[in-house]
Amino acid sequence: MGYLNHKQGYREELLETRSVIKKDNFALITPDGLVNNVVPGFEDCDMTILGSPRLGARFVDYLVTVKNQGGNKQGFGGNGIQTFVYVVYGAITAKVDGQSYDLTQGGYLYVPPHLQLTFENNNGGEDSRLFLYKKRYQEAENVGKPDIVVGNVNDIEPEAYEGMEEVLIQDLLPKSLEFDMNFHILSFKPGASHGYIETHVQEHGAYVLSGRGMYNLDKNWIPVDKGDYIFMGAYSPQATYAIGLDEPFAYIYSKDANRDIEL
Ligand code: UGY
Ligand code: MN
Repeated sequence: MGYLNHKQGYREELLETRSVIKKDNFALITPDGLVNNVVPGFEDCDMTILGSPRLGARFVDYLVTVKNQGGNKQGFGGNGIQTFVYVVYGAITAKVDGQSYDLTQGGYLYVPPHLQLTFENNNGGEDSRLFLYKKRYQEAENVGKPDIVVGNVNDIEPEAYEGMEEVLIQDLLPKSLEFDMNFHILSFKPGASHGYIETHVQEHGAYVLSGRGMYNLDKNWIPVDKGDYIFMGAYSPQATYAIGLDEPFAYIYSKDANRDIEL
C-alpha cells in the first residue's frame, strides 16, 4: 500500500515506480512507495524516513503526518543534534526551552544542538504535514553556538538566483558562521533552469513543494513532481529545468555550509 495515497490491495496496472536509488550518489523517492516507520517519541504520527546515513547522507530527513492528538512530547534532537521543522500544511505548536512557537503553513523552526524540540498538532482536528530534519552539529574553532530561529517563508522576500530573474531563492537561516548548514527554497518559473550543472561537496535533501521539473542527477535526466524527495550526495552532478504550464517548480532543501572538511 502507498500509505500517503491510501491505496491498498491489488492494482489494475502492473506495479511500477519512478523512484531511483543510487546509494552514496543520489536518490529520487516518490510518494507512492513510502511506508510508515514507527519512531519512538512520535505519537499519532505517520512518518517515513527519507534521506539518511543508509542512503549516504550525513543527516536524516523525515516526512511526518501529525494526526489530531499527535506530536512528540519526549523531545527530538539535542545532545549535539540540531533539528529543523518546516510545516508543509496544517498547524503545530512547537516548544523549545519552555518557549512555545505556533507554526502554520510555510512556518519553520531551527533548534540548536544543545536543545530539544517538542511539538503537538494544532490544526483544529485536521492532520498537519511536516518536513523534519536532524544532523549532528559540526563545531568550529572560535565560532559560537547557533541560536533558535523561527520564521515563515511567506514573510521572506525572494531574491533572484545567480543573476536569473526567473529563478528565486529564499534563505531560511542566517548566513553566519555559527550555522554549519542552511535551508533554502529555490523556485523556478516553467522553462527556467540552473545556469550550470553543479558539482559540489555539499549534500542536499530536497522536498518538492510545487510544480514539476526534469532533474539532472549524475547525468540522468529524471522527471520529478510535487511531493517527491531528492537526495543529492557529495559531488553528485545536479541541475534542473522547470517544466509544466504555470506552476513554479519549487523545493525546500538543506545544504551544509561554513565548515572545512574534517580529516
Ligand atoms: O544551493 C545549491 O547548491 C542548489 N542550487 N542546488 C540545487 O538546487 N541542486
Ligand atoms: Mn546544489
